[in-house]
Amino acid sequence: MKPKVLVARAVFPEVVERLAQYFEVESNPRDEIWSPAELVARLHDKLGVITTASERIDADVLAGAPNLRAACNMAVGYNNFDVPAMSAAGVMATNTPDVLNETTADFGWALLMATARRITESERWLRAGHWQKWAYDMFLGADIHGATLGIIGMGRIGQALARRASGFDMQVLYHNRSRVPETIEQACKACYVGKEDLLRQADHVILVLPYTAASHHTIGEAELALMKPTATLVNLARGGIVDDAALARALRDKRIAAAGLDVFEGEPAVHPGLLEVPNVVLTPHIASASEATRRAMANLATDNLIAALGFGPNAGKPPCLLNPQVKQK
Ligand code: 8YV
Repeated sequence: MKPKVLVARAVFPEVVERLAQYFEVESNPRDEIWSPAELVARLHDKLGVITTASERIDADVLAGAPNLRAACNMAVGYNNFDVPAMSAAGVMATNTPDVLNETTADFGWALLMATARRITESERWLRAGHWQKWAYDMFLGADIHGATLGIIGMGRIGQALARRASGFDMQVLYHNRSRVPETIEQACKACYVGKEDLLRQADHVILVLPYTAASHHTIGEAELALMKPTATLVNLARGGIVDDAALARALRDKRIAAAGLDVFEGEPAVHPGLLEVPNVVLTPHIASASEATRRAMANLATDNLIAALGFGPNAGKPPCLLNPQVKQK
């Protein structure tokens, strides 16, 4: 009898086919959103699960999943996992780093440019039939080239963003929990500064740090007050890193010029204040959504699950194990 695994959300059919070579697979082709109780009911007899950032694996879920040995996130961020609880329960945790770095950095750039140059705002205006004549001051925005970019979170995606800034002759400042090695700073032409200095000096601020209790509301009322009134803010990281209510107020009062947001507190709900202001570009958590990268993420999550449950070329050694200290069941 093959071991049973769950694929919690709809995914490329090839992933389910690959898993079916080793496992009896329960998948979710209609992409229903299960409550935690429904997820637990399905996990009860499963040894492994592929999750997305929307499914929480915590002590309560683990208590109802006695056979679970591996949860493999199809995301680099894993704030939906309580990793200490998983380790205590003997459950391997994996994510999908690296394969999405460049695609996510491309998208960060797209969001920054759309925000600073008011692309979606002007398109909405045009589509609404307002364009009767050209005017010298239509949709004046902020330049990207030659400006100062502030990156908060200098991991692999932050570095990929910084490298792109060279082509725009930007000065790059970064802030991170710890300073990155000098070789990386040189390759990225990026200068380490404190968070407050970065917020005061940057023309454009991009957030790409992981969400943890410590990074909750990294940008709130006080931080927004430090930013230039002409500045733009881009959140590519996770909802909760920005206080969305405070941001909506700052945008409404034009205390900063504009924001580009791919992630939201409590998504898919969006703070109503953000929906009311014109100077924000809103996208539905799609920074990694190129065809090739989403396939690569799905396949890496699959490699992790196959290996975690003792099959394939990496049997017992999933390539992206987050909790190597776990005592395997
Ligand atoms: C995922 C992401 O696609 O990787 C991450 O952390 O935020 C996205 O790339 C999304 O979270 C679904 O799991």
